[in-house]
Amino acid sequence: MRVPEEVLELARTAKGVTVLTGAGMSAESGLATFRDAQTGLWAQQDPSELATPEAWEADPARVWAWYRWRMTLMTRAQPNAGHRALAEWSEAGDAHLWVVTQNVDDLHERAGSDVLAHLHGSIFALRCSRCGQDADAVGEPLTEPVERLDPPVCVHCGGLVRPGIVWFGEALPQDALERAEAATLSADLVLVIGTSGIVYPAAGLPIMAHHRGVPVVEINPEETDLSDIATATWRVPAGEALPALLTALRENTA
Ligand code: BJW
Ligand code: ZN
Repeated sequence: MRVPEEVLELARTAKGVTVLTGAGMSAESGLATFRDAQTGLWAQQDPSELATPEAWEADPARVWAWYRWRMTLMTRAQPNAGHRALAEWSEAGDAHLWVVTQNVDDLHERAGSDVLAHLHGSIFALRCSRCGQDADAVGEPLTEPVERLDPPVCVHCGGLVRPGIVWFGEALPQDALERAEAATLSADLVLVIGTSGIVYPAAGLPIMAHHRGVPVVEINPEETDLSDIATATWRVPAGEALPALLTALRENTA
């Protein structure tokens, strides 16, 4: 696959690259994106209505069943060629890469990247919804999706255990957001991969870069809310674009 000249030139000359990834990054690992039509048990449910404190308050067993099943799918999934190319670029290239992800899976890490910031937390970092302490009781493994499943109970206070992710209306982890902002300000290229760019404050990071004159490259098969501010857009899946970019960078320096 040919890398657009402008993308290659920006990547080749950048010394610091902030990479902002979203659900599309893990699509080729078989994980549904957030705004894909949901299938199966949750087909009738808008995911943005399940990922809220209100949904949890109203029916924790329904929300826990959804997350417990997604934990299973994320555990089974493997990093794809895009995750691996980012990790290799980071290891081998001249540029420093800061990976900032909105994803709650651990596929970047399993591909070998150090993730600077998990803006929306991690599905595996469980904590008590009442006292806030970390929890490791994940409960019975789920081998198929179920409609409802009682969440585990906190050993300290008896509260319900919830996934360590950020729901709508909840604040992002302050330290992660600060690291992501600092990396965005230090970068001379921001690469936006596989995100619809509609959820804030994450979507504000490339916008901030753009306002400061930092080039933004979007890798996404579809147009997004961030396409207008992108210096260059590359309409291909991440799992094809990133290995091609890595190969082209290597050829360039050979
Ligand atoms: C490919 C591909 C391939 C497919 N290759 N690409 C109005 C204006 C501004 C803000 C707000 C507002 N009203 C409300 C807000 C705030 C709200 C918000 O942004 N709402 C918008 C929807 C309007 N934000 C919040 O509430 C945040 N908190 C906050 O603001 O706190 C304030 C506060 C301060 C102090 C105290 C208290 C509060 C929190 C946001 C949390 C988001 N959480 C979720 C769930 C996480 C857990 C879970 O996974 O269940 O995070 S929602 C969901 O969206 C998830 C994602 O990380 C996030 C972003 O989605 P993403 O990654 O972009 O996925 P998709 O599916 O949308 O897009 C996939 C893309 O991939 C598509 O473009 C495809 O084309 C592409 N793709 N295959 C490359 N192979
Ligand atoms: Zn507790």
